[in-house]
Amino acid sequence: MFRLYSYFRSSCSYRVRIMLGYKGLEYTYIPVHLLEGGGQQYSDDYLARNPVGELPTLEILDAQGEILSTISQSVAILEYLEEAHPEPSLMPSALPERARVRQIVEIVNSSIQPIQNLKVMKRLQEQFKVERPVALEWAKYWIERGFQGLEKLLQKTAGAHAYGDQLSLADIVIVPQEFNARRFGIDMNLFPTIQRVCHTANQLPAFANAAPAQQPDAP
Ligand SMILES: N[C@@H](CCC(=O)N[C@@H](CS)C(=O)NCC(=O)O)C(=O)O
Repeated sequence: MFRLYSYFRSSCSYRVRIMLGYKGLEYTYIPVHLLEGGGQQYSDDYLARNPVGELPTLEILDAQGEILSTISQSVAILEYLEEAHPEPSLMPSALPERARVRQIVEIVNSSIQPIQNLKVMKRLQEQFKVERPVALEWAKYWIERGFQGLEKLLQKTAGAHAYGDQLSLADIVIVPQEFNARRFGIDMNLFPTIQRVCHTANQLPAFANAAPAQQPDAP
């Protein structure tokens, strides 16, 4: 049993929602509003679970509902779920291929998402008095720049999915980032391979059910 602290529009929570759905794992959804009251991720209650003040957090529960473990950092959660529930597999078996999937995951996780995160945007506006449209332009720029490299890479690695013909963790992180890209007004026709693999993955129920609009806290 799992409890997931999530926000409908959080791309890192979206990754974990897809993963839980794809593995057929049931979970209780606990909404944490990233904006209300300055952000519920900074409440004492939430910080006790995740001292970094970010979503998502996953609690693993025993049959009595007692917490066995609390994990944050979405990629650590994805890796845990892949190891604990290896079927259906979301990683290739050969070591160099596994590393290539992780390479794609890290492009999104380390080189794109952190620079367009809410706290960066807020800091730009509140501390450095950057106007909101400029802050939005900042996010758009970094996603586009990251996607330029990712598109070139996927042109080499993609088959039906981001890495060959097997669905992998790569697709699980790219789809939520593509959702963010569209939200920031990026023309996804500039990135045909990314667009195609996202379109393919989004046909799967686990991806469709994890979409922001389907979440209980979506307006
Ligand atoms: N590396 C972290 C990043 C987590 C993260 O940035 N979460 C965002 C939502 S996608 C967040 O909680 N932002 C809150 C804030 O910026 O104040 C992960 O993968 O879990």
